[in-house]
Amino acid sequence: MDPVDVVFPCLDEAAALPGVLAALPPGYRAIVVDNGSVDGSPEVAARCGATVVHEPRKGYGAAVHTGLEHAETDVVCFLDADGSLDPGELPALVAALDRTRLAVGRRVPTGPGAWPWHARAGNAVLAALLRRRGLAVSDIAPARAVRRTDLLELGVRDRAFGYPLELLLLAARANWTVTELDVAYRPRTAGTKSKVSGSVRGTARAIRDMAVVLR
Ligand SMILES: Nc1nc2c(ncn2[C@@H]2O[C@H](COP(=O)(O)OP(=O)(O)OP(=O)(O)O)[C@@H](O)[C@H]2O)c(=O)[nH]1
Ligand SMILES: [Mg+2]
Repeated sequence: MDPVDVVFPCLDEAAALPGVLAALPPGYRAIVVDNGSVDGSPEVAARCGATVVHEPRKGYGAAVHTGLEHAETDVVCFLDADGSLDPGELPALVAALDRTRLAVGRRVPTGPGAWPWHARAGNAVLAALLRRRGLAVSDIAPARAVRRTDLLELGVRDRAFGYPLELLLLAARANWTVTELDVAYRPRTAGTKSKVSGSVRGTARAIRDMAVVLR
């Protein structure tokens, strides 16, 4: 099997990284993109064998894009580094690429607490907007597999928290086939802090960034 680079945007995920990186299947190589963590995340990632890249601009999109620029494999995956998603599910997304242009996870919460109501509600509204634009998705997921050159050509420009939504919008516009596969969504690893949608404020910021993309 060809190796697959996996981009992990990372802001203070030192507690979660060892478990996340240990769960990578053989042939899957981690690129941890650090955004000024103050908890030693880059050192932990390096100790666990990951390639560590530093991105000074804050934001999910900045981190993900820089990771993509450092990736070298034909297929690249993207996953959160907080322990909420299982790297063991990536091969199923990669396998789908023989019949689809973009494979994304559809988060299925494993229990209460995995997915706060405000994040879920915001997500559902945005997914409905995407469906109106002809893209049959039910999640704006942080788990995806795609060919590296395809994603570079798509030219996602958002560098903040609108990135996942802009990616899907551009994929729809380019008439890509997009396939959603169920992935388990667990509570983030204990001891790590939510940066995006774990708080009402974080959700509001994510929705604001996504609204910019929709304009
Ligand atoms: N590099 C980088 N990574 C970030 C930034 N903000 C969040 N992340 C990472 O992006 C991923 C998603 O962030 P989370 O805080 O888990 O967001 P969320 O999943 O919406 O919120 P939770 O439900 O609390 O997990 C995690 O791996 C974070 O470490 C950032 O500004 N820069
Ligand atoms: Mg999370």
